[in-house]
Amino acid sequence: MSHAPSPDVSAPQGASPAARSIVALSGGVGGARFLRGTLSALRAGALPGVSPDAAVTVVANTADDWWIHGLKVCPDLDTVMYTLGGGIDVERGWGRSGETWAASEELAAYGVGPDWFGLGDRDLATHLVRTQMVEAGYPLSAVTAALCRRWEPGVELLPMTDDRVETHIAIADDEAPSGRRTVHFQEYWVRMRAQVPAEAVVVVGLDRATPAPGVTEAVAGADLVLLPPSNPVVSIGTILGVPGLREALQEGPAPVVGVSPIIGDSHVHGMARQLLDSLGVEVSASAVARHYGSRASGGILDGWLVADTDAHQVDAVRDAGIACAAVPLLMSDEEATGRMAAAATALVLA
Ligand code: FO1
Repeated sequence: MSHAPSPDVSAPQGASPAARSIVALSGGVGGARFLRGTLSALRAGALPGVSPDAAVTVVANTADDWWIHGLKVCPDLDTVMYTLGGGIDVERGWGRSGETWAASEELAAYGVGPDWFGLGDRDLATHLVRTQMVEAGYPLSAVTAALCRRWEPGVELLPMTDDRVETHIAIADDEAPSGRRTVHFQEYWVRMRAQVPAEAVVVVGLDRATPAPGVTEAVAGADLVLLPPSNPVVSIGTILGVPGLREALQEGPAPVVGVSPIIGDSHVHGMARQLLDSLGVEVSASAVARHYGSRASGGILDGWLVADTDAHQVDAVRDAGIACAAVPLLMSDEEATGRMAAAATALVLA
């Protein structure tokens, strides 16, 4: 006996059913800040086409990870976990609130560096727990789930891969026979403040990495995929570089909408300009959209938000086969960020 399909009670008759599962790719500070505003707007029912009880999975970049003092530090996973779990130092955008630096001061007193990477006492506990679990054989995804049992970020937080992947930056060095040397991304960013040109970005281990458990399944089951204004080279770029992930997005059912990390001719914070330069990609909102590519042209984008001050670039993005709108993109507070997220979902869902 055939059963008439039950009416979709969640969406008003005639409207397309509201999105109930969202996947967001994320780097560190910018991505986490965007997610915080997105989640508060989502729960307030302020995201067009998105159900207020939608489930959110965050796939975080792990190529910034590095081993220091024998501890595994995962900056992007921790920044998302602390930001959404309420433990972040809002001013800095990374690390723990109410932080103290006694252990760092003691290390400096022993002359044990690097003295330029701030490891707070509270943050150290996270790295100690993670390192113990990793050295006991737990995969990074299981470690992250365990840490999130304390922080309850309100999303499922997944590393992009459980495999070890590290971003290294090649810089000029006229003492080196090759004229170049590589530094770990953290040194390039934290110690050098990206003040020297990046001659190449080398993501060690990326080509052999596999998506972490749950990542491709989340993409396959998603109703919407969000690309926050994270770094298109060393955050979103590295996540898309995990073999199988780009294909999962291209073949997946969910529209993919992103937010430009570039306003005018530079990033809002971080070092996207230097890294786009190293790839020879023009530093503009429309060039980054073309860099990700439209789904129709074998890329991943269905929609792209540019800043209101870049409204003159909307046509160029649309000509590339990507829906586009120009809206204010400064994440000055949670409400402003929530409005950005609403503009993004309206672009591809409404
Ligand atoms: N960023 C800094 O600018 N200075 C630091 O001393 C620093 C320490 C740090 C420690 C733990 C952690 O999880 C992140 C930390 N960050 C620091 C941020 C980090 O370098 C960047 O947020 C990401 O790697 C890029 O998204």
